[in-house]
This record gives sequence, C-alpha cells and structure tokens, in this order.
Amino acid sequence: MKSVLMFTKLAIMLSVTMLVFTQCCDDEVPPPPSCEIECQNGGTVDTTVCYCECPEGYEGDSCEVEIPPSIVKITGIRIIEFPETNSGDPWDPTLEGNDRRPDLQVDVYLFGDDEALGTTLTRDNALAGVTYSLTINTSDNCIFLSDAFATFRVILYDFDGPLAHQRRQMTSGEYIPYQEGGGFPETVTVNGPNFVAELDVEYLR
Ligand SMILES: [Ca+2]
Repeated sequence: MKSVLMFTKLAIMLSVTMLVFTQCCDDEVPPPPSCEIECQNGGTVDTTVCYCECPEGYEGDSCEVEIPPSIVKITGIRIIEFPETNSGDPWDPTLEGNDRRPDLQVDVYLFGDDEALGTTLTRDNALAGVTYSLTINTSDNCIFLSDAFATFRVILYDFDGPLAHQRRQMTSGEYIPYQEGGGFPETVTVNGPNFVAELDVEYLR
C-alpha cells in the first residue's frame, strides 16, 4: 500500500515537473513573426504594426474600399484626334491656305445642360495628326465637376468668333469622372466620332 502511495506521489511530481517544463519552454520560444496581411490598390504593409498604409482614395483593412470623390477637377485638355474636314469641306472654306483649317476650342458641359462649366482658349488652324494642348480659360486653369457620378460632355468647336453662328460643333464625347472599381486615373481618354481627347484630372474628397 505504501509503495502504491509512493508511486502515485512520484507520478504526480513527474506530471507537475513536465507541465512546468513544457510551459517554461513554450514561454522561451518566441512566436514566429507573422504579418500575413496583403494590401490592395497599391497599399503598403507596415510590418511593425502589421497594418496597411493606403494610398489616397482607398481605405479598409487591406485598402479594398474606394472612397468616391466629391469633386473632380480637370486640369488639362489635349486634342489627339479631330475631324479634319466638315463632311469633306474645309472648316473655314471662305478663307485661304492654312486658315481653312479648324480653330479648336473645347467646352465641358454637364450632360443635358446648355451652359458650359468651362471652356478653353482657341488653337488656330489646327493640323490633323498633331496633338494640341488647349489652355483652360480660367484663372486657375481648371474646370470643376461637382458630381463625380454624372455624365459630362466634352464638345469640340471650330471657333471663328464669339457669336453663336461663328462657332460650329465639330464633334463631342462623353465622360463620367468616377465609376466604382475604375480607380482614379490621372489621365482619361474621351472618345467620340473622329474624336480623341485626353483629360488630366484630380480628385477631391
Ligand atoms: Ca481657321
């Protein structure tokens, strides 16, 4: 009976020792560094705190959420392609030589509105195949679009004077500043019939 008791005591002591030993060793082994986080949309991992640093316009644990802009700003307009002729005729048929070429001007409208949100200075006697950067005609050289989800029209004119009949629409294209999942491109292309324009854009939130 005594030996059984001794054996039991020994067994308990051994168990306690093993437990202490096991706990001791678990404590002594440092956990492996584990920052398994992956950041989307150009976010970068800060491994010291295992956190995604998100670029402007994105939020969420892995930068997976786009923040829609409240205002989009057009800061540049380039005409890449335009209709070289007016259905086969020169744009300015009463003039001579290079003056017959079109005199490019762009207006930007909220789709359906008659009043332009902004316009550009004119580029006289444009030559097809050349890219023209038009100067936006405001003191800060930009056009504000206050509804990023709306459709805007970019209309190209041949400008021969300030009166209505001295300005003819050459072509146009449509532009929606923000569409979910589309990101925030700094340059967007607007297409229309015989029309390719590039817009430089900034996003405000
Ligand atoms: Ca002309």
